[in-house]
Amino acid sequence: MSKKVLTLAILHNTERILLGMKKRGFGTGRWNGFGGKVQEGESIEEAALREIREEAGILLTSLNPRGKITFRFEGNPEALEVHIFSALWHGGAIESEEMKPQWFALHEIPYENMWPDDKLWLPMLLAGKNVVGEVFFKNMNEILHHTIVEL
Ligand code: 6OG
Repeated sequence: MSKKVLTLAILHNTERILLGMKKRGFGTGRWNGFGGKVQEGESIEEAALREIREEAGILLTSLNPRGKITFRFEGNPEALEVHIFSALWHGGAIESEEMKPQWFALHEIPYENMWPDDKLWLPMLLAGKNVVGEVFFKNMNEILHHTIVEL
């Protein structure tokens, strides 16, 4: 079974979280953290930093590694291994061709317009826990089963 390695970074502070509305590609129309595919020759953290710069115009120099979630879709042999990072952020963000950034209060996270797995692990992450797990999707909107635990 093949796999694709991706990054996903959650920028937040004690009051708010910065999400991006995905304007094109995988997950279009959903709010998400910033991230994408790891390219040849870069480390996973380098890829995460590059994606934050490209998608939100934010220049960071380091990130907190927060775990890993592997996504599978029924009928698709390629797993998505998504490495989760976080960083404390208070500043602005710049809209890119891929993402329209927006701040949300931590008690107003728009889970209904996010990937359905997010409500399973994002509260844990924001509570300071690292996460590891697997999510098996039937389709883009429906999860068949999952295991997500504190790392
Ligand atoms: P590009 O392929 O557009 O990056 N991603 C997911 N994020 C969540 N919350 N749930 C999922 O469940 C996801 N699958 C992929 C990883 C895709 C971006 O979307 C994330 C990347 O940050 C299936 O370059």
